[in-house]
This record gives sequence, C-alpha cells and structure tokens, in this order.
Amino acid sequence: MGKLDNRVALVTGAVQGIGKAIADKLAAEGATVVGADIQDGATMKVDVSKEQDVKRMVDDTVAAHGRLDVLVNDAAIVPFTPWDDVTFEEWRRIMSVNLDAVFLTCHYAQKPMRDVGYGRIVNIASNVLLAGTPNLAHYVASKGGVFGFTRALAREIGKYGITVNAVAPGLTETEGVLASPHAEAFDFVQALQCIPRRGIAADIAPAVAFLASEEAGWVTGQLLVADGGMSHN
Ligand code: 4PL
Repeated sequence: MGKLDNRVALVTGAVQGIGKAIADKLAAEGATVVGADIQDGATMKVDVSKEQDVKRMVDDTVAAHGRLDVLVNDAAIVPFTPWDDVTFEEWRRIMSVNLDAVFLTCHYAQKPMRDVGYGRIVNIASNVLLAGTPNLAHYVASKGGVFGFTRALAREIGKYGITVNAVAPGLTETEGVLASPHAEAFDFVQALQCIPRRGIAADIAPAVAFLASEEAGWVTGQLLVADGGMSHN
C-alpha cells in the first residue's frame, strides 16, 4: 500500500537529479509516473517553456492514463552568473524555463484536475529565494516567482479540491550541481545547515511525496523547506 496507489503523476525534469528521485519515489508510493524532460530518456520529450509542448504533454498523459492527479514542476535551469554579467537574453531564458513553464503546466493540468474535483500540484522552488544567494539573481527571481505564483494559485483553485504547494531544496548533490561551479559551495553551505552533511536528491523526494498525497489535503499555498536547516536562522 503506497500513499499514491492508483494515482497518475506527471513530473517535469524527471531524467536526472532531484526530478528523477521524485519520479522514483512517487512510483515507489504506487503512482503511475509520466516523466517529462527535454533530455533523452524521458517518457515524454518536452520543452516545458513551449506552450504547444506543454499542452501536448498534458493531453497525452490524460489520453494514456485517463486522469492526472499529481503535477510536479521540477524542470529548471540552474545558472551561475554574477548579476551584472547577466544579459537580458539570459534573464529571459531563465524566466522562460523556470517560471513561464510553471504557469503553462498549471494552466493545462488544472483542467483535468478540476473536472474530477481533485489535484495536487507541487512546484520545486529553492531555498535561495530566502537567502538571496549571489551569482543566481535571475534564478532567485524565478524561484521567488514560482513561490508567489504557488501562493496565488492555491488561493484560486482550492475550491476545486486542488492543493498547490512548493518545496524549497537547498544545495543538493546532483549530476547538474556537481558539473557546475555550485559544487564549490558545499563546504560553505554545510557549515550553515543544522545537519552537517551534503543534501542528496533522495532527501527532497519524500517532502514532495507528502504534498502529492491525498492525506496532505489541508496543506496548501505553503513552502516546505528541505535544506538540512540552512534556512533556519
Ligand atoms: C544553497 O538551488 O539552494 C546553490 C544552486 N546553493 O541552485 C540552488 C544553494 C544553489 C542552492 C542552490
């Protein structure tokens, strides 16, 4: 008996990192998981910043599985650029993938959820929206937007049985992070945490699974920070 038995879940950014751990965890809890990604290896190949791709992703999920209970927005770009080197083009690209995509997926996914009066939306933010971490200004802005949108949408669609929450991971040891300049930040970040070790993707997935479950129905519009206590000051 899993907490997501008979549920259909759509996870974006599911091929690697935190998104893969989330897809695996939801499947372990009994869900049928559709993993969407722009990279090879996904159930569905999707550019979440493209409206037609997102519409097709939701339509195909409902056509294949008859319903859509859970949407997890994990797909994102994690840049590392001092803020005055951020070009407007780079700014727009981050906003497009990290924030516009959350609007698009919610826009299309809420329809089948609303039709049955049930849904769980979990948006992956980041604890940088609390800390204002340097070299990530555009990413911080996009994640602040994700949380703001989460709050507003929760207010508007709660009456249809849909909850909308965000999870804020801290720095997490993933393929993407290890291949980036953020890999240099682990010692510094670890010193700020209550729990002194590196965060891994499997630390984040259970928080998502809880918010995606039926029993979390009284929790909506919230930010669940899963960062080893870094943001607890
Ligand atoms: C604490 O989400 O949460 C670096 C890079 N450091 O992307 C993040 C921290 C990064 C973070 C993040």
